[in-house]
Amino acid sequence: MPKFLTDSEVKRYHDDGYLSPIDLMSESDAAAIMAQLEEVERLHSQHVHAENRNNAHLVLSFLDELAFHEIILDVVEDLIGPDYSLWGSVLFIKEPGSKHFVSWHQDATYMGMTSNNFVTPWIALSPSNKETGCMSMIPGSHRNAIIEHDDTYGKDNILTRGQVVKDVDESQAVDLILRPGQMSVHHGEIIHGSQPNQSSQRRVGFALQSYMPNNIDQHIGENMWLHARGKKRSQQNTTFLSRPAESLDKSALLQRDVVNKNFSDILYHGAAQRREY
Ligand SMILES: O=C(O)CCC(=O)C(=O)O
Repeated sequence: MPKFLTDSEVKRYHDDGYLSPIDLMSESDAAAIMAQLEEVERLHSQHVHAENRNNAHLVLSFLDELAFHEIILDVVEDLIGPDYSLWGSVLFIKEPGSKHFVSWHQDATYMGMTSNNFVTPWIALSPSNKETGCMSMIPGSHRNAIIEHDDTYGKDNILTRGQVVKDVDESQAVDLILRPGQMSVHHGEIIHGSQPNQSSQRRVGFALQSYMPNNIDQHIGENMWLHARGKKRSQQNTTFLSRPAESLDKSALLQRDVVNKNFSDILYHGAAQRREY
């Protein structure tokens, strides 16, 4: 029996490649996390922007706690089984009125994994809707394996390479509307993207990208994992990451630098350019 989802929700995830919305916390709890994030942006913006939008859970206690939120861990267990680790996280922030967008893509394309059967919870810390530029999914597209992507390096495209899958039938797209404190989950191979933020408020999403069962290995780059639940991965060729003792702790910052260098080597493997994020 699933721990948090219903049997039909589990089936829907496997059929469609995503599930949304899932109630994770109250709006006021989400606002409290957002306030902590905005405080870090005000005082230490270098630790959460550009390349450091990646893996902020390794240096900020309130995002680390989110990565270990009981509901998230139960949902992930329902979808990929009891033994798994977290590979990374990304803060996807679109400022009010910014042109930033995310082209149609499949996450697993450049993650260098031996299997793509993994799951990403995406947590809304502000309203995520058509106006603010929510994610849209192409249901069932996770069943077609990886499709060729073109690397465009588009200026306003917030994906590393501006990678894009061509010929997507946009009439099939489903918008994932989330209030602050709700989340969606999506499969590593689903085609998805998002439009610019046309509103006067920020759109802030925190993607735990991704939780993966222990039988998935990195075949490009180093195996670096944060154990999340159940049995630990095999020790062989694995660096086990530590949770931050406190926010912006020196050893946590040093560890995150190493992880982000590995992240960049993986995501830009074979790329014609490297960007700042
Ligand atoms: O936040 C967005 O608009 C896109 C996020 C995304 O592509 C992802 O989490 O895989």
